[in-house]
Amino acid sequence: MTSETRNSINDIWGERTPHGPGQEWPVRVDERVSETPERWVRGTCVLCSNGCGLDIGVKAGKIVGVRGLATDTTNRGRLGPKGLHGWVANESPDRLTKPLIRRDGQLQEASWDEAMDLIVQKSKAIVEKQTSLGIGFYTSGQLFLEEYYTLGVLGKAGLGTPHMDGNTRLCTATAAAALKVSFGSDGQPGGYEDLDVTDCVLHVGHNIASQQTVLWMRILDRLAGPNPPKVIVIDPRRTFTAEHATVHLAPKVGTNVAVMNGLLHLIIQAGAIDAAFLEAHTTGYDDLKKTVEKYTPEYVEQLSGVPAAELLRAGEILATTRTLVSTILQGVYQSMQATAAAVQVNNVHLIRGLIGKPGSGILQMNGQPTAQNTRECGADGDLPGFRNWGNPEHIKELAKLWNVPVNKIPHWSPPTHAMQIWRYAEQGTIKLLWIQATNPAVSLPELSRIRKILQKEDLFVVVQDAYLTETARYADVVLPAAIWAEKTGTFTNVSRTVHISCKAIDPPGEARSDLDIFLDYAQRMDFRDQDGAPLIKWHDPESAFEAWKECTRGRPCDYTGLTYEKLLQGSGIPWPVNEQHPDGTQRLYTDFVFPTSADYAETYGHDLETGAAVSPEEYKANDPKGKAMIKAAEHREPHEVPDDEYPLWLTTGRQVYHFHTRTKTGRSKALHDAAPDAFVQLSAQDAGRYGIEEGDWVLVESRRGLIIERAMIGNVEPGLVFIPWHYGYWDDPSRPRAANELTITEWDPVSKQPHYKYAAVKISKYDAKAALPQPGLLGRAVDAVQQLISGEAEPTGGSKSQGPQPKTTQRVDG
Ligand SMILES: Nc1nc2c(c(=O)[nH]1)N[C@H]1C(S)=C(S)[C@@H](COP(=O)(O)OP(=O)(O)OC[C@H]3O[C@@H](n4cnc5c(=O)[nH]c(N)nc54)[C@H](O)[C@@H]3O)O[C@H]1N2
Ligand SMILES: Nc1nc2c(c(=O)[nH]1)N[C@H]1C(S)=C(S)[C@@H](COP(=O)(O)OP(=O)(O)OC[C@H]3O[C@@H](n4cnc5c(=O)[nH]c(N)nc54)[C@H](O)[C@@H]3O)O[C@H]1N2
Ligand code: SF4
Ligand SMILES: [Mo]
Repeated sequence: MTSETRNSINDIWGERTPHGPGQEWPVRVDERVSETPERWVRGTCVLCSNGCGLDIGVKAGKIVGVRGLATDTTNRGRLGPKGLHGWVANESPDRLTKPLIRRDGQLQEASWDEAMDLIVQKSKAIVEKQTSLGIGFYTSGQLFLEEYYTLGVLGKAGLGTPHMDGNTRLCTATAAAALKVSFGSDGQPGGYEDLDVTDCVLHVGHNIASQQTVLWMRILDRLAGPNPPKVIVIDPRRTFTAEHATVHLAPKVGTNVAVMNGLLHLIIQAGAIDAAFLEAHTTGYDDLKKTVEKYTPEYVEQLSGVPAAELLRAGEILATTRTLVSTILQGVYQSMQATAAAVQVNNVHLIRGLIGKPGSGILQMNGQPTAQNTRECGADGDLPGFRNWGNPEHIKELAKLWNVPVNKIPHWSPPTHAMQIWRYAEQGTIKLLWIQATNPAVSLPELSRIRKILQKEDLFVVVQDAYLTETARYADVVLPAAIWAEKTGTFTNVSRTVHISCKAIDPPGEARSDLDIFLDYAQRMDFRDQDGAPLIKWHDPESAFEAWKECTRGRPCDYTGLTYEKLLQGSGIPWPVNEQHPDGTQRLYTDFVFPTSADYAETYGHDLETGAAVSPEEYKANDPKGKAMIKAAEHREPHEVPDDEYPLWLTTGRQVYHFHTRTKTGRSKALHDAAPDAFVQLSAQDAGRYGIEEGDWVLVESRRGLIIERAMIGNVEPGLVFIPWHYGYWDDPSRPRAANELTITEWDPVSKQPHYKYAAVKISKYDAKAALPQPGLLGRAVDAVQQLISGEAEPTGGSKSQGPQPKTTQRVDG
């Protein structure tokens, strides 16, 4: 007897609860249960970066539903389609319940002792022979803070390997980089509350309506209330978000810097700069002014295809609005000149002085629920507590805290970024790659290459996941993980708000929490501090949290005033939380002092175009001492552009009903049925040109691979095709369909985030009986795909009638 307060599949955002500027966002509690719960346990949704508070309904040791937390400032009771439906994946019968070890080529069940001893034996042998540089960790944006911190410490102070990063490199490395470039440190200047009062919202490369549905409800409610904000959307597709725009700019992919420079130029030309603010609180304005001078609306139109008149309309709004909230996401971070473009959005706020004030803030967005914590805790290419690897004093602080010699902590060069970790694995210098909570065999670019790396004889692959993913199928050891609702931990959303999510049920079989796995590894490796005591001095989530608090003392992400008890009191709390701010901090930089001083900053910065690091001496010579830094950039053309052979642009992205590689959402029948398969979205003009009709099979080829998808026509610029990248092979190996077969191995020079948002492709109508032109591109993992290539099978994936039909509830961007 399923009962739900609303049907979030048909009505994604639910009923409006309008609110005017300054009024508190009204409560609306969304709930969906399959049975009446016996008890409710405090949780937080992990299916995007919004961090919606909820209660988990439990009956007879099983999850039977969720309801939004009315008192949580993040969502005031609301939940979106993934939040209301995703939990059923916990109960899926195909969860991993025992460790697996590859024996005679097959993954076979093993005991925890066998699996962990094997990993420890391999680790020790590698350290012995080639030092800890032979070991790499590729983690996630989906573990908990306590887990990342433990991983960070065991990797950095136990093993001492610089090769630690996560899928956050694919996700929000650019958010961190852009915040560091402009403000000296990671940490979003604004908060969600700014949306409640703002006069204008700017979404750049961010389809917020689909990707943070509850945050979009907050904006929709403002749009339905008195004095609604203006909305500017910059996205090449007419997305759900763009449908509500006051002005929608649809640039060619990869031209964000040109468009942003054009907008900066218009603001300056209108005389709308805040000269007093610029003088008192920033450096670098003159250079920006000079750089953007030539980006006239006509020039920007040439570069980006955005009509001059449209750019003028957007420029006028940005020059006159009294307050502004900007959100930036993958259309910037995964596109050409990612950091340079994201920084230009910061510059709009800086030149207008629209920062650190109610209604004005920047949300360099996160995507994954816990990506902020991977960055904070140093489980990626950062040091814990936003410390600067180039600053010897910062390394000393960590060495003292962990009681290890300074030189144990790798800091002789920047931490290795994920794309480089994979390169080292490919070259053979990394011998053990430990992958947690991420599915690179579907999510990394150029999948044929990734499959080859994972299959290398001299690479020992450990995969820690809840399901036998496409990646786990290549592992030498698979560790079954407990997931959300089966373990306790904390994490931080885009608004810097820390939430707790509690254990509500036991994990299936022998599955263990990632924290317990890391603690077990540290113990078996016998990592010690310099006095011979165990390096890791905590034993459960709460004691790990307490240890982490000490690591943040005095840093921008100060957690010292938080406790589990405080987090259980009804709402998440935004950091910094300390003696000075016991109830947290809604908005950073209200005093216009930025964390840029040389002794405090998280980085000495980079050249925006080349990525070259600024030396400590150079930085200190021009110490910004608390001023924000304005950095300019010229437009550069993307690295791969359409040509005669591959005449179309490809861009990839998401749909509202699925999360990533669908390991959770694909196991919810309701979400699966709402978006059952991949498709290729193309304009009516291109469809006509290639003789393709709605629902036809289309062969899409790039220089790196090929896939076959059903055609979906409309809502995209001519010359561009869009493919959702959610669909891999675990539930349908019948045809090559993962978008990342096509994408390129290129990354941003500053943030090192890969460029998923553009590639050159060709398309043709696909006759299921025809032989494929480039056999052998797909890996062994997908036997059935091989059969398809050899002509033994036909692609399935739904008949034409149940294929990707444009319904009101599932549209191409949905
Ligand atoms: N439903 C759902 N929600 C999610 C997720 C999910 O998988 N499903 N994942 C979460 C995660 S981890 C992330 S990172 C976020 C991602 O959230 P978004 O960034 O909003 O999602 P995407 O669809 O990847 O990309 C956003 C838009 O960028 C546009 N775009 C492509 N190229 C360009 C360009 O060159 N310039 C500009 N201006 N725009 C461009 C695309 O048309 C697309 O609409 O979503 C989070 N929320
Ligand atoms: N073409 C293209 N590719 C992209 C993108 C794009 O826009 N276009 N976006 C990129 C972005 S922004 C992102 S974030 C990545 C995401 O890419 P992935 O990280 O590969 O995607 P997920 O499917 O979320 O994989 C997470 C895995 O963690 C497992 N898991 C969940 N919870 C836990 C847990 O608590 N413990 C453990 N051990 N495992 C757990 C899940 O079962 C799942 O297998 O993809 C990137 N790839
Ligand atoms: S907006 Fe994000 S965090 Fe909130 S319910 Fe939806 S998926 Fe979960
Ligand atoms: Mo992401």
